[in-house]
Amino acid sequence: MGLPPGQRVAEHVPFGHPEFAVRPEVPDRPAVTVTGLVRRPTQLAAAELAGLAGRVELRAGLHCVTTWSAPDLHWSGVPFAAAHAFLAERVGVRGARWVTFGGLDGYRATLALEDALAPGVLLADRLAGAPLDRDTGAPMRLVAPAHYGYKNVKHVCLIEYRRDYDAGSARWRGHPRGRVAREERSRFLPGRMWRPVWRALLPRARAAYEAGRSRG
Ligand SMILES: Nc1nc2c(c(=O)[nH]1)N[C@H]1C(S)=C(S)[C@@H](COP(=O)(O)O)O[C@H]1N2
Ligand SMILES: [Mo]
Repeated sequence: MGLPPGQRVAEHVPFGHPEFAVRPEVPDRPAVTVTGLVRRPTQLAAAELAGLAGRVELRAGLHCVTTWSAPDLHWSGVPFAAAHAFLAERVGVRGARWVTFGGLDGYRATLALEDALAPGVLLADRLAGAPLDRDTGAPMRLVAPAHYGYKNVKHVCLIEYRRDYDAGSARWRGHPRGRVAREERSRFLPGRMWRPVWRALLPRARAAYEAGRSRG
């Protein structure tokens, strides 16, 4: 399997910005709040989304903007397009062009709605045949393999439909679309110019994340 431009294979271990290096408590009955450009803001059980018809299995890579990739992960879950079709009925989505996903750790990332609805974007609740847990992103995580890891929100508890892009936790570092094939690592400077920067920072980023998690 060819790797996207500027990426190198790495072991798949929990990763993220050190600010979010917590292992959140996952409630027994996790809920997802659906809000923003909707007629009826709603809270529903994560299990209700995970139980929708049309579950799929997906083998895909996870590509972090810091240049590491886990090339072949095996996910299962519900296509976001199916969840969105259900939600469009249930909460009355109107006029949205972007969708923000939020996690139990407070992390947030926004995708173009068009990108989130593409085939191969899942709300996944299983990895390598096992249910997600506190380490891997329970109760469910967004899997959008065509987009950098920072768009793949773990521990999803919020879906917010929006008219405008919101940079969320990546702040100025991110890119509105974050497409891996186009190397949209950041909205500033061409993506390939970030490769050496991220490669240099990666060991410290990993260590800081590890240190944060071992505290919680
Ligand atoms: N809730 C939450 N989701 C998150 C993050 C995070 O810190 N919190 N980090 C993102 C980043 S930058 C990456 S690369 C991937 C890492 O996924 P992993 O922990 O399975 O390696 O999760 C993404 N989703
Ligand atoms: Mo990342």
